[in-house]
Amino acid sequence: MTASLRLHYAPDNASLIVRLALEELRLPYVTLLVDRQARAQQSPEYLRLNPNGTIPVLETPHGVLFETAAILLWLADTTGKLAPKPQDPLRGPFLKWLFWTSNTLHTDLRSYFYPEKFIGPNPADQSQLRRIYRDRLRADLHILEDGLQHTPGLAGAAEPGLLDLYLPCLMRWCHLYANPNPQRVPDIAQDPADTKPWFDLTAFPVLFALCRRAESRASTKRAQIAEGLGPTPFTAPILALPPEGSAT
Ligand SMILES: N[C@@H](CCC(=O)N[C@@H](CS)C(=O)NCC(=O)O)C(=O)O
Repeated sequence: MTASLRLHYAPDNASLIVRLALEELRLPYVTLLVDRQARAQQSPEYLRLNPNGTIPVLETPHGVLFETAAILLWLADTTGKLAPKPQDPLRGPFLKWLFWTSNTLHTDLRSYFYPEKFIGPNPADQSQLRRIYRDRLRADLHILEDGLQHTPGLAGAAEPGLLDLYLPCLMRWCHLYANPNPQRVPDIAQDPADTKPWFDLTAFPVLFALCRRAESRASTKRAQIAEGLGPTPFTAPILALPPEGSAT
């Protein structure tokens, strides 16, 4: 089944999380670039795969899958790796934090990155929404740090699990978009809601250690090359300089 995995991706998009899982599992797969500059995620061909117009999509022998967490869980279930087994006492906490990561943290990041999708074109409205989601994200990060601290073995172990792949990417994007470089991300950098950086990974020791460990993995190194993520993609990220395509 594995030879027929086709990952629709854009560099440094949520598809990166799926790429990390595929690399960690050493599964053969092919990548198909979604050209974000051409808004290819809204093309009729792509919408036939994912009517939501979001990246990633993974084509599998069990059908076309979208939603990052669903794809991750499908990969874990079909390979028996990267997640506690159903009878493992960590399975419940793992599911809780995986769903929370997807439904809360990732979703709040999405609202912060793309306020125009949720509140329309008015800059003042967008700024207000960003402020709301920035405060939510701050709270999310403390909830996550605390949750990981009180659930030993869930993430950060020598053998990575799905959360070890998912969370570093979200930390990367918090850093890049909370600490914007005005030359590269002008829309956020000029937003009065974001005149000061608000994210500092070193304030979250468990998450920092998780990101540092992720940077030492071979799967990360391969993704760094494929998507131009730079030398320290999770602890001190810079905007991607991908060999093909673009992040936005
Ligand atoms: N709920 C989706 C969210 C994925 C997502 O936010 N993808 C972004 C890229 S990181 C995207 O498709 N952005 C383009 C768009 O919304 O038009 C998932 O978990 O897969």
